[in-house]
Amino acid sequence: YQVKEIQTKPYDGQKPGTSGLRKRVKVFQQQNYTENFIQAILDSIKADGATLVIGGDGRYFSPETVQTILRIGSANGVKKFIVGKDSILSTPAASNVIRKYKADGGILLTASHNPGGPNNDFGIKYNVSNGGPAPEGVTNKIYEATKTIQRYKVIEADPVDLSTIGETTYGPSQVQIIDSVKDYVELLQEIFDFTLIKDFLQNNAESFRVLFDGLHGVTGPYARAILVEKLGLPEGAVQNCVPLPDFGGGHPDPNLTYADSLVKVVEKNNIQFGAASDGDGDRNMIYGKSAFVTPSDSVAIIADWAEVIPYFKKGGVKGLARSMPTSKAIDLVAEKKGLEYFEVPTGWKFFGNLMDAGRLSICGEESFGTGSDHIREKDGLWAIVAWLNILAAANKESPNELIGIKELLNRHYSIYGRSFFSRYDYEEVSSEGANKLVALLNDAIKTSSLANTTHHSTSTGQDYKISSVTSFSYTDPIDESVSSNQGQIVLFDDGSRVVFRLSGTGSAGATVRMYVERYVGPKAGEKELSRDTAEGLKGLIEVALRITNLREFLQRDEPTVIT
Ligand code: VG1
Ligand code: CO
Repeated sequence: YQVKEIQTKPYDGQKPGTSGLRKRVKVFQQQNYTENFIQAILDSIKADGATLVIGGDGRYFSPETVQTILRIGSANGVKKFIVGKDSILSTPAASNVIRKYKADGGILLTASHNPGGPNNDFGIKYNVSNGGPAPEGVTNKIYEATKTIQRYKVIEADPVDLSTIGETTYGPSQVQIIDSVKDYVELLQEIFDFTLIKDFLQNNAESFRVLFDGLHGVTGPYARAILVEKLGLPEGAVQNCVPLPDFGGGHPDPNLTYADSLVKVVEKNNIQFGAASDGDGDRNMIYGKSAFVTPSDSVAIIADWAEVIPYFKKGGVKGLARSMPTSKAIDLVAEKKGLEYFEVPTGWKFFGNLMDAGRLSICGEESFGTGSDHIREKDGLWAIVAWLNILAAANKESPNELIGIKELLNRHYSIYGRSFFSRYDYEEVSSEGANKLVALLNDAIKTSSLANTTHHSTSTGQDYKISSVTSFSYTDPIDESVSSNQGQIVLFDDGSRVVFRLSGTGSAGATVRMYVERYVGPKAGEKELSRDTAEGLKGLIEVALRITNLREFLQRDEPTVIT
């Protein structure tokens, strides 16, 4: 083999966002664009002698990129590549493989829930040896390297056959193609009580039916292995479970808008337990007949019931956490149980340090991300099986009634109260408009102009008094690193919050997110607590839109998506 040096020039804008570099496929296909970024990653880590895991959600442009990584990685001294068969590894599976085989890191090819195909998105993300997304120190280094890159190295070798499991020599390196699913299934079997779940599902085969929708993302084979092969559910319990490079033309995002294929069948066939996952398998939605679980409630309920899950029963629950915009439902569980809890910026990388330090076990984000310290990524199927485990245990405790999603939610609200929560996304708006919105809020922070002002909602008749407007800044309790400007928070005197953030994962234009939260205590009564989310938040949303002038700045009457 021979190492060749190829001359190149830097590209602008190769800055990794919330979760890696995400751009249109066409951008990655520009000459040397992908090669530059991969070389920049390798220049920022200790590539010589390293073991790297490679895999992704199988989207369009993945197989080519795996070969590019092999050629450049090998030339940079990578000793061993562990690659998911057919370039497939869900994000949680990749995190597990990095940890299990003690790799030095991994390169994940995914743009998560963004559509795939030649005219849509691709992404490259670097994960470190704990299995989690690279911290900002590393991503900044990668970005700096992209700005000065002059050459990249390649070896000349034939492409590796990615479809055959086994180990081969590749130039100076070894390439091991592994089964994408096996290690992950073993991991979940160690965590959950599969026997309990299986018994429950079999004893209630008619009254408690399950439907999982893979949305043609990467989780299909994982879900079939777990739900059908291990838990004994019928074939009909999974749908859209063949991963496709363009996700069948859909938008593989598990929410009420994009997971419409699930919602429709759940409603039509009266299915008690529906669930879906995103393109790369780290997100989840739990949705049963007329019972939607907000991700903020989901993580709170998992935390509340943790002791029925063998993994937590054995290891205990060390601490809880959520991302800043996520509702405070989990805080209430932590307080009641006397557990330490944390509020971190958006993006899973911030949870990793706390987990590595043994201070965090269960955490979540409002963006349909839930997980624990079993790996260092959020984990869609983990959350889904956690719910099945909890429901199976709850039904064992109360054998005379069937406890479904709705019953579990109502029980939770009657103890802890309910945080009504919704997120409005304004996708691909003009950067100029988004900047004006940010500037208005920054000005309100600087001058305190909004503090102590009261705003009337004409639709509900309620008055909302603002107590403060602040910008969220986080100091990592473990390494003391500071991340500032992580979103602006408008806090009201009844504890309600409206948070504004710019997305760090979009591939074109700017995306503004508005998060709205209003808490109602357990004594408010069943009628108040079981209200429709949109109705419970109506007045607050009206006020938030008005005081920020959002519609005018963004030139949008309605958000692109409401979750
Ligand atoms: C979004 C979500 C965030 C999540 C991130 C990655 O980021 O809001 O909570 O961690 O996507 O999710 P942003 O910056 O666009 O708001 V995924 O499933 O890409 O890995
Ligand atoms: Co994802």
